[in-house]
Amino acid sequence: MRVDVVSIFPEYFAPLDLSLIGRARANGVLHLAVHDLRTWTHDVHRTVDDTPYGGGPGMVMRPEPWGAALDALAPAEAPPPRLLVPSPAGVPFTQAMAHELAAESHLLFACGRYEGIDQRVLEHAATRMPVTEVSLGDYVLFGGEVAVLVMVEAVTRLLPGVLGNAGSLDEESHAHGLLEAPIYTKPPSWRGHDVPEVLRSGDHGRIARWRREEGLLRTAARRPDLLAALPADRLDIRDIAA
Ligand code: 6GU
Repeated sequence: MRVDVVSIFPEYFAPLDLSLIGRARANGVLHLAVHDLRTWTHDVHRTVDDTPYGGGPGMVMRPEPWGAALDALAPAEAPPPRLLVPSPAGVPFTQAMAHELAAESHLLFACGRYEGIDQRVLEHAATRMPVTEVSLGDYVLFGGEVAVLVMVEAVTRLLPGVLGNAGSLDEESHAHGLLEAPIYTKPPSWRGHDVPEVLRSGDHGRIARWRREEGLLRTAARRPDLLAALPADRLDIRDIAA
């Protein structure tokens, strides 16, 4: 997979050299390039922002540097990438979207700062490539950089060969629309708190039922919205009896 990121703060992306993502880059599973938006400015001050039309606080990113950046990174003669623009006004980023993005061959992330990017950049880009404004959740960040770190990690860990143990993709929270059950390791007793007996029983059927039930209880307590959204065929009679 190829991933391009455009930002006025390329230094934000230094952690993408580390750990499993760093290894995926070194192995050639992931071709990730970070670009400084100011590369595509032409004035002495390397200006990227200006005041908003219609008034209001803050600054807006001007369209010209973005237009030039997208022309360079998504040239008309190449297959178009999918453009992702982090924004608190975007559609929610979910595990389902992470899977969808992991199936793409080229992602292009455009990190806005200040109040955001002039909307015409997205309108124009949409004539050339699919464009999605995505939000991590209902809170506001200074810019898209941290959100892109999150999304790149959520997507690239789904790529074949990136995760050491691909089995953990199946077990994890959100894999089946539910939260994961609590987990434990050694020692069996610690500061008066014991590992649940069932997990030490060696009875794999009982363990699987316990995990399912704990996952359901957690989901009901913490994320009733997920439980309500679960298709009926994802619950079975044993869940309801539990
Ligand atoms: Cl994706 N970007 C910004 N700037 N703020 C956010 C966000 C994204 N998701 C939640 N808040």
